[in-house]
Amino acid sequence: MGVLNVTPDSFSDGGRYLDVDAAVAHGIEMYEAGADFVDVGGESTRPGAERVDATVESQRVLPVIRRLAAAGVPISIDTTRASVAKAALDAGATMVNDVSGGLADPEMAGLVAATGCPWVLMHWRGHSREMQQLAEYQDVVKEVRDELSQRIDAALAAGVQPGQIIVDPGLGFAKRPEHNWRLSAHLDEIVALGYPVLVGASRKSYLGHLLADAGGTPRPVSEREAATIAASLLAIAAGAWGVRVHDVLGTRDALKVLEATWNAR
Ligand code: PMM
Repeated sequence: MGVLNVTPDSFSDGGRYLDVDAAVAHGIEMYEAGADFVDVGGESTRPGAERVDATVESQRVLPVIRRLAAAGVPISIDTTRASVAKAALDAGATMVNDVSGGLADPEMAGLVAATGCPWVLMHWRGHSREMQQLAEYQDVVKEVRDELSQRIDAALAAGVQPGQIIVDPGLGFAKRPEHNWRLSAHLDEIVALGYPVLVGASRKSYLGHLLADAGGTPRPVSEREAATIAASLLAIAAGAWGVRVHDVLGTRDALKVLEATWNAR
């Protein structure tokens, strides 16, 4: 899944794709590089980010989705709002990527049940403004798995079919670096939930901290690609169904190495 943030303030690509032509060109480029989905988002989920209203969010994403859909690009809509998801699906998106796992908007489950589209339920504890205070765990793997299970149960109770559900441990969302590493190390326990697992490690700050220089300054976002590819490859090797990344071509190359190795077993 290739990341396309149509926002001024996302931590990695913020401001680069606010222009519709630039966003569409980048979406097509990621599709041609091998993305199975281009994930279009209009609200930054960067820690500390303030919310934008639904009208602004829709105005950012809809023109891009319409043009990408017309070009035959499979699209997921990265939103926590049912109204934005509905408009995006009407405009040609075919999957909902909800970083709140249905918690932010009580209407989302009903919309997904009615449309029958795939729905990514990500582990989430609160909006970006407050999420770093919510990063408290006794056993992060167990708590993330249990909280995802509750989201799955709520989705099924609302009439969503099991085959529509994809889960995501939500790296970086109400998680400190040690929590992200434990989740990465025990991804098999999330896979054991029995649903396809999506993992988004791409360029996140825990990788920047890992690669900090001798003075402790984190590695800049633009120089975290090799670490991202390693994290994505490890996730797939641990049983993930998909990875959400900024550099589709590099990730595809790495996955081809994995595939060729597996095929030669
Ligand atoms: N991360 C971000 C945004 N959306 N969606 C899913 N399913 N999983 C993620 O890990 C995820 C996401 C934040 O990263 P960005 O600002 O680079 O988009």
